[in-house]
Amino acid sequence: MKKVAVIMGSDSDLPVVEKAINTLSDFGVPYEVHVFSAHRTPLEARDFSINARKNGFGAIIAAAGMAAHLAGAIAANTTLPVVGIPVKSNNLDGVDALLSTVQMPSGIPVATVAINGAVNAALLCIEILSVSDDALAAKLDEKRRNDAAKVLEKNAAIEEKYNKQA
Ligand code: RP5
Repeated sequence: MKKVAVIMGSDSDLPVVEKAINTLSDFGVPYEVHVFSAHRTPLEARDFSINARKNGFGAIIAAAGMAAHLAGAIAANTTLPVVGIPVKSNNLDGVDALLSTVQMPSGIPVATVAINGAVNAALLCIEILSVSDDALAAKLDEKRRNDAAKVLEKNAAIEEKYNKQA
């Protein structure tokens, strides 16, 4: 199976990024985790991206806060799918990172998830890998069924509590 690269701009992003790592782990998807910054370590970020396909990666998650150009900088150097996680920081509630990540000019796509949307970033990468992996697709189906069952259970409890007056 291809690996997923999980890259964050700073180790201060780890509390958010950990949710993506845990999700990949739950699905048994192989991954590597790195701290590469588009502005502090641009050469390392570039080298990793240029070599990612030949090093066995199938998708890349890039998480960054503030002027979050990491995902775009990585996408500039690979044609692998790049999923950007805008990380919330103190001053602008993550809207700065959201806009920096989502507003990529035409030709260099970054699939951007919600602010701090690390679980969805991992799920999107798993869905990408599942296109050529039936076992992974089956695990995704199973998770959807389990998630739906939990919601139906909560719905039953709410209906039981509030819909008895008639
Ligand atoms: C970005 O700047 C990082 O992704 C992080 O979200 C933010 C702040 O980094 P630190 O100053 O905490 O290292 O590059």
